[in-house]
Amino acid sequence: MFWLTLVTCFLFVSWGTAVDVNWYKNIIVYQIYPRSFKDGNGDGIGDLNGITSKLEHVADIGAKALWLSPIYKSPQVDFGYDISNFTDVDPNYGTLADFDRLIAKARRLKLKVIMDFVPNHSSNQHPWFQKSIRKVKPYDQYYVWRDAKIVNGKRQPPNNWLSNFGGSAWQWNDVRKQYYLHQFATAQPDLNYRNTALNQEMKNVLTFWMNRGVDGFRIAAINFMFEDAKFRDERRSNKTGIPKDDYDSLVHIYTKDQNETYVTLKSWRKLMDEYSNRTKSDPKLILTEAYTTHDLTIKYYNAGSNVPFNFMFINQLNNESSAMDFKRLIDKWVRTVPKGSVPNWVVGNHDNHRVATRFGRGRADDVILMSMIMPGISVIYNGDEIGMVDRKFTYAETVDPAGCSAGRNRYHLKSRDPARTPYQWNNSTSAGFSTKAKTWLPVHSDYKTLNLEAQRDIYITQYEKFKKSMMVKKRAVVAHGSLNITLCDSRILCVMRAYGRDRIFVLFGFIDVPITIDAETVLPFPSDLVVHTVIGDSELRPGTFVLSGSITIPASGAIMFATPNLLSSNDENL
Ligand SMILES: *[C@@H]1O[C@H](CO)[C@@H](O)[C@H](O)[C@H]1NC(C)=O
Ligand SMILES: *[C@@H]1O[C@H](CO)[C@@H](O)[C@H](O)[C@H]1NC(C)=O
Ligand SMILES: *[C@@H]1O[C@H](CO)[C@@H](O)[C@H](O)[C@H]1NC(C)=O
Ligand SMILES: *[C@@H]1O[C@H](CO)[C@@H](O)[C@H](O)[C@H]1NC(C)=O
Ligand SMILES: *[C@@H]1O[C@H](CO)[C@@H](O)[C@H](O)[C@H]1NC(C)=O
Ligand SMILES: *[C@@H]1O[C@H](CO)[C@@H](O)[C@H](O)[C@H]1NC(C)=O
Ligand SMILES: *[C@@H]1O[C@H](CO)[C@@H](O)[C@H](O)[C@H]1NC(C)=O
Ligand SMILES: *[C@@H]1O[C@H](CO)[C@@H](O)[C@H](O)[C@H]1NC(C)=O
Ligand SMILES: CC(=O)N[C@H]1CO[C@H](CO)[C@@H](O)[C@@H]1O
Repeated sequence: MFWLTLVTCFLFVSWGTAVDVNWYKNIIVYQIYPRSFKDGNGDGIGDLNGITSKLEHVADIGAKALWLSPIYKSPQVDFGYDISNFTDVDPNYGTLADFDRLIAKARRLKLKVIMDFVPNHSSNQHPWFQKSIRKVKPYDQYYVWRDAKIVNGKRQPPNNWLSNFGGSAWQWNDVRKQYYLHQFATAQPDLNYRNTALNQEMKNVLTFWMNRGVDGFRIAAINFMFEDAKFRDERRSNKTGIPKDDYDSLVHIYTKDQNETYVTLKSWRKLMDEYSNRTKSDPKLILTEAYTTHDLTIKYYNAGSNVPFNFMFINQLNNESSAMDFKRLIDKWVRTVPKGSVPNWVVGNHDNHRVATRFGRGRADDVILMSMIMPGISVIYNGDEIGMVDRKFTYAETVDPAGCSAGRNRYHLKSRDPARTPYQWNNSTSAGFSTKAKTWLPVHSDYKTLNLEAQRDIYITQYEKFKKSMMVKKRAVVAHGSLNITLCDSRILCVMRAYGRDRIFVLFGFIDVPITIDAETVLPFPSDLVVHTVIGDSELRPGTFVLSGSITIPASGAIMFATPNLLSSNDENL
């Protein structure tokens, strides 16, 4: 009895104080798009209480952290990316007390919570902007204001910069008699990071959320934070077939990727490190979003980002890429990550077509599997685990400002609505997302068959395969093992991970018909590997040895072999 007490006591003490500095190095981060995850109050819009009620699902998919897209107070012109109060929750999503309950439940489930942080602008409804218009100090300098250029007696914007949503990036304000900069919607004036008071203000925002228990931040479009201090015109790109005022018609050398961005990020890293040191808590995670070059992305590691998003699966690879394309890009990423940092693999997000739409269903599962067996962090967008696909929208149904402002003929190229439809929980009203039949975006019509409930406990479903590959992600062989990527032939990518006696060996087929190969020529011998997971139609059953003879890789599919100790307990039921 005495000893038992002692042991319990010791465990308690070490739990309370141990800081895990490596907690994020080999995990799944699960992105939740709050408007579309789960509606807790029946108004057709997802909310915090809805998310809290479904946190068990986040734990079930094996994620260590959930990242919430913005829940800040916002007029919702850009669905939460236009913030009118950085330290409050939007009534659509609930209250700060609801947020606290979400954090408390996440703690119980040992989940970390990451907030979106949207630094490039505020809403024009924000009190700071309202005061800035009236030149109230210190707010007068919180935004980027410039005088008009007068050409032939007519008022013109200060330079040729364009908004991401099309048209000039400058908007005239008749009260202040100046233009303000908005790299996104007119209702989203850019914040001025060259102003010290504004800088401190944003640090206070980070501290506010850390005090509420947040474990890190995903910093949105960080490379838009600064613009050229001299406000020089950008030159025209040579792309053809693009309207003159479309964002893509300029080369963005003065409005993106400015050096000061990295300096500001470093100051945030320092703030967060001081915070976790002082409170003896696990280090805070910083994830940064920048659609930019490889080198400028890698540079964010040195400025303090743990996860400079690697978008290769989104913007460099697609369903027509070859095995060699995958090998080249993956090798390059792994090779260029600085020592002590880890790679990351973004499978999908709320700004792009769903992975199952970009790659087709089979190959999407290959991509998810790849993200799991690679070292580092796998970033999964809600719904990818069950294979949700884009829904087609008419122009009239479109609500995303990026789509609406592109107009009737081009909205489908820009709108992000197709990837943002409600999560498909089951086959009842609104896919179990809401009790209301009319939801803020329509539910995809395939929900009757494609939903989480229908995929539970049937081992051939996307979800069960996802869970099996997730279990491998948690193993030491994936966290610490060596990595060897080869082309077994021009159509087959072979990935080997090895750690001690543990082995994972995956054959990915890059052709839309089955490929039959001789086991002895591809499997590493002597082999003690068994079939672990199969993507695509196959006779192969998990747990079987394949030592010789032929192996057939399903069309656009994959076979993962592993040492038998890596089979999850689930396999015993098969
Ligand atoms: C933001 O909201 C909080 C909580 O409701 C409030 O205390 C604070 O004054 C607001 N901040 C601004 C700048 O309006
Ligand atoms: C467009 O510019 C790029 C480099 O900026 C160049 O490689 C390419 O050849 C140009 N294309 C055309 C059609 O001029
Ligand atoms: C930005 O920094 C890089 C090196 O870090 C330097 O080569 C470049 O000239 C700098 N650019 C500007 C505009 O200062
Ligand atoms: C936090 O603590 C670590 C380990 O003690 C130390 O290396 C680091 O310099 C500290 N960082 C800050 C910003 O205080
Ligand atoms: C790839 O996807 C595109 C667009 O979805 C489709 O048109 C094309 O046929 C697909 N190609 C292959 C090889 O699956
Ligand atoms: C469908 O899912 C919702 C949310 O999880 C739940 O409230 C509802 O009871 C489910 N319906 C059925 C028929 O299982
Ligand atoms: C709805 O889902 C349940 C559980 O997955 C299933 O038993 C039932 O047959 C489904 N109903 C319809 C109409 O598809
Ligand atoms: C990677 O695997 C290939 C094929 O099995 C082998 O020839 C090569 O030596 C391996 N490379 C390393 C670094 O282990
Ligand atoms: C850095 C930043 O806040 N970027 C955001 C700028 O605005 C657009 C549109 O609202 C968002 O999509 C970016 O994430």
